[in-house]
Amino acid sequence: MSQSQETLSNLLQETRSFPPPAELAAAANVKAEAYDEAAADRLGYWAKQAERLTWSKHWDETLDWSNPPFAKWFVGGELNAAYNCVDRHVEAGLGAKIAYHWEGEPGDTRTITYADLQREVNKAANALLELGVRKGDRVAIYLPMIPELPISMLACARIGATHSVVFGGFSSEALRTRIDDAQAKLVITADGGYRRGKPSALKPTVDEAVAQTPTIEHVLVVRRTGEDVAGNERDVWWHDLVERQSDQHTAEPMDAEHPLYILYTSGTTGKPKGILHTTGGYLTHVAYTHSAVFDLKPETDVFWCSADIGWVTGHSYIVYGPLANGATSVIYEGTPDTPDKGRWWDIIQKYKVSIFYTAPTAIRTCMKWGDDIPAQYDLSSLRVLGSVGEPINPEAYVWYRKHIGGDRTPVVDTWWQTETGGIMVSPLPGVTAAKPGAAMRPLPGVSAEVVDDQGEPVPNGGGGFLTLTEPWPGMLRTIWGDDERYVKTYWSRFEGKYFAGDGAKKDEDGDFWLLGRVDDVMLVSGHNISTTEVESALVSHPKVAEAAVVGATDPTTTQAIVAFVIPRGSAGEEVEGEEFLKELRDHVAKTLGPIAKPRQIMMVPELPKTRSGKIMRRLLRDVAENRSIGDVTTLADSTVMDLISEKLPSAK
Ligand code: 6R9
Repeated sequence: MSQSQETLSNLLQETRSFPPPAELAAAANVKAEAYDEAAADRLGYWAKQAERLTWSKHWDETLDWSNPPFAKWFVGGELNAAYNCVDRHVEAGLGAKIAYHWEGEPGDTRTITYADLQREVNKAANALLELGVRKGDRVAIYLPMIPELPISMLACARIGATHSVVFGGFSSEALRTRIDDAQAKLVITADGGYRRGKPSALKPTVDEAVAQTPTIEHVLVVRRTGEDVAGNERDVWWHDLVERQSDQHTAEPMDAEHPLYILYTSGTTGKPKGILHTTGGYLTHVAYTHSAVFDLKPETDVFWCSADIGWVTGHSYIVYGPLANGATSVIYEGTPDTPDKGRWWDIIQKYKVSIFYTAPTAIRTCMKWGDDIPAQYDLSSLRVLGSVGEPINPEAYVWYRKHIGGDRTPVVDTWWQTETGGIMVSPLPGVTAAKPGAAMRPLPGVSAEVVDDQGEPVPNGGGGFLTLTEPWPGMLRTIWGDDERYVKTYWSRFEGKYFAGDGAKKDEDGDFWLLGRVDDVMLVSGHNISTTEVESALVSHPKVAEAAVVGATDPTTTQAIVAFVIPRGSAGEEVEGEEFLKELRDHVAKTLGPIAKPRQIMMVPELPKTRSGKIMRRLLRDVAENRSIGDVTTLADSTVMDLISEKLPSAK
């Protein structure tokens, strides 16, 4: 039986659940009635959410879906994203309110009010105009996590230029292909940024990329580290050009469907996809979800999303969502262990962060470092915690809630993608009794279904594929320059439904559990088994910090489960030896059933991860099947695979 003909086996039984704190529930931004309201009139519900924004011209039609899968939201409406994120708050008398507490890795700080942000964005917008950038042009942004990054994005939005932010850790080749695909006219970069206590150069990478790109006219360079940079005719210093500009600029209204940004996702194969987001629908979606999912109270909350702005999580929940809502946020430039492993908790204590949003990989790393580190800080300001990027293992969820959230805060596990623009499936912190490891329900306004191979909804207790069954405002509009690939990748697997590429199950209550990418699902003796569930079982062992599981070809069972495990910091030498491996295998069998027992477990010091923290199982499959290791260019740390290979007698 082929892998796709069977839906996922449903193994993990998790019975814990955490109801919302009474006080939070009573004052929650979104209450249980919202589900009914949105179900009764979905488009009306979204139209109501769009009223959060300030429109220069009201829309005529909420959704035009006459040419699916090409959606138009808020047809005929006009607005400016930068005006909505900045100016309107200043006009409402909130100019002195802090938009960003920025913290540089070396410890330097900047406090940026909404009035400061308005002046900076206006100056940058005038500078872009002086460089000849016009509405409809594309601008590549390759910056570290410094204030000029959101300022540049907003300056583009202000004049109607479409930005394409490229993560600062990407190579010159990755930058070049992205510049070429979008035909960008300008690159905004910096001499470098700080990472792990040292300046890390960016400009040489840009010089290398730009030498081969025909479309770039100028390179605008921010001075951050002060290190020498090679001069080039095309280069313009930010402090020369931007500083002398007028801080006045009138934002021009854009059509609701004007392209706001392109963000490239690499996917598993082929050339990167330029995911296109437009203005009105995207901004509606991120403003709504940022308010609903985190219960944001803009007057009192301090919000911190630890993602890099180079990823969609940073676009939606550091820049556009929080600013559209007039929130106060933290931006941190560096790594969590510089100068020491308490840096994040120090930042939460210092700025009295009340809402914190991070990724499971970071949570598991903190678990590995030990409970005593966060225990040294005052984290009592926290009231809501969020997770995004991968399925969160129940044990990591419970650790996060207990050691960071003081057993007090709800944890919202938010499922979404670059393509969805904003959060789609998540608990609501004032409504949902959340189960550790479950993304729970589609948000009010979102229509999602777990379907079987034929596209039919699975009953409660069943597993299959996550699909989105109705268009939503933050949805991607296309793949930049490739409508056909857009249709083929997302809308062809199941008729009329968006295929997310993720496996999922519905439990007996109908709540959703995400089970990893469909490409990673294992076929063991006729059962489709999720890597996520086996990983979660391993992580639930007290001596395990992290685990990655793959299916390796096996002559008797089609595929066999091979696990790679990182022990917890405190576990010490007990984790060596056959006895411990047997204990772990038995633990999995006891938790999930004998079918899920790994054939082989290997203790490793690290796991291969992408730069946004997702485990690259493809490379581990190469190890498990004794193949030479494939393309490692998207690894955060390319030496990890050597570390793993060294540890393994079988993998040469
Ligand atoms: C926002 C973001 C998207 C993929 C997605 C899924 C995984 C994200 C998740 C999750 C389980 C969650 N993913 N959030 N899986 N539970 N809460 O990460 O966007 O980088 O495009 O990745 O990430 O596999 O399909 P992106």
